[in-house]
Amino acid sequence: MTAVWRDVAPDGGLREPCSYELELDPAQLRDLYRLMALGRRVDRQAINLTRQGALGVYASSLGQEAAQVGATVALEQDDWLFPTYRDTVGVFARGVDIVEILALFQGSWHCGFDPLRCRVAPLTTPLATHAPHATGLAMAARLRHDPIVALTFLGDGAASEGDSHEAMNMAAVFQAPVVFVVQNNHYAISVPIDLQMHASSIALRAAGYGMPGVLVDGNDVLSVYGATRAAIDRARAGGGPTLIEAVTYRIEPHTTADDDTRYRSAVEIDAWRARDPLERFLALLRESDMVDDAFLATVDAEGETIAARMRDALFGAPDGDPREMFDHVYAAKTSQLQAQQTALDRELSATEETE
Ligand SMILES: Cc1ncc(C[n+]2csc(CCOP(=O)(O)OP(=O)(O)O)c2C)c(N)n1
Ligand SMILES: [Mg+2]
Repeated sequence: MTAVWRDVAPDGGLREPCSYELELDPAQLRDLYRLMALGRRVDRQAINLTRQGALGVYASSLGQEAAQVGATVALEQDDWLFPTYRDTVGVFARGVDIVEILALFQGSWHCGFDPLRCRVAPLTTPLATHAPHATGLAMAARLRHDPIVALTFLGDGAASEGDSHEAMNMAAVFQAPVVFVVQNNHYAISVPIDLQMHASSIALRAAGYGMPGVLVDGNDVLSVYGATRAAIDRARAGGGPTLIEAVTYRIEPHTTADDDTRYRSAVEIDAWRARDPLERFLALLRESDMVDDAFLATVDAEGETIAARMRDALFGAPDGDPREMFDHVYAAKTSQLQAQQTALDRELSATEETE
């Protein structure tokens, strides 16, 4: 099986595409498919549960499964993942319990899972604030001679934030073992990529930081896996950070609260549906006789079991107390927070009285 990507030359141009043979056995290839297919099922279930009121909002990974799964499975057990709100499927593929991941979308102040145990930082909603955290963790690992690597996902929009620049520059200066995977899904909510950057590729920025840069088809799981694996191996061997741009597309609206008909056409979405990463990988596995109907039925059944567990757990979850949201912002509450909490208390008591 082959991975294909384009490297950024040190002087800033893109090299011709290169092919790399992957050392993945049939069981590993099937597992890649399984994780993508299960990821798609849990993603659909999360959308359904949001419509039914069990989640407050949800940011879908549909169409981005190859980018998220391909990158995540390239990590070793002790490595760290720094995800965004978009990366539910990536975090799921890392092995974190899906119900725990969804705490963010239930509106909990708690991230839902134990970051230290899972080696996954909380899914962050403030854009790119987790990128300097990934660089910092990687710098610390280097100082301690701890052979771990940090991988951080960023969106194309997040890559335009100052925090991304600071994280990448620091990582290059200190040769920190961190891999930046930018999922260029063409939109930052309603803002298309050409309205937020003038260059032809995000990967090209790597030359400016003095780190390797890679442009990869983000809908090709093998290429994403191969490019990420190479970057992780280099980082672990002391070769410093890499910037990977995985070009993909967000098929669903930005979140369940977004109306994407206001800023993009059905024709555009359909063109990307035709490049569906899951169907494409399945076609490749079928061609090489690596999967059969029995295997696909097992994956479907596993997906249904997980989806049922999500439904039971989320509908069975106790309602959160909205008063708690003020409790964990600062060690000592500011006067503004105190005033807001008092106002909310008054409002809630009034509602309770009328019920
Ligand atoms: C610092 C910051 N500014 C603005 C926002 C509001 N916001 C939420 S998502 C988003 C778009 C992000 O786009 P991108 O990074 O491409 O990620 P995608 O949603 O496409 O995965 C914006 C502007 C935010 N969450 N954080
Ligand atoms: Mg985006």
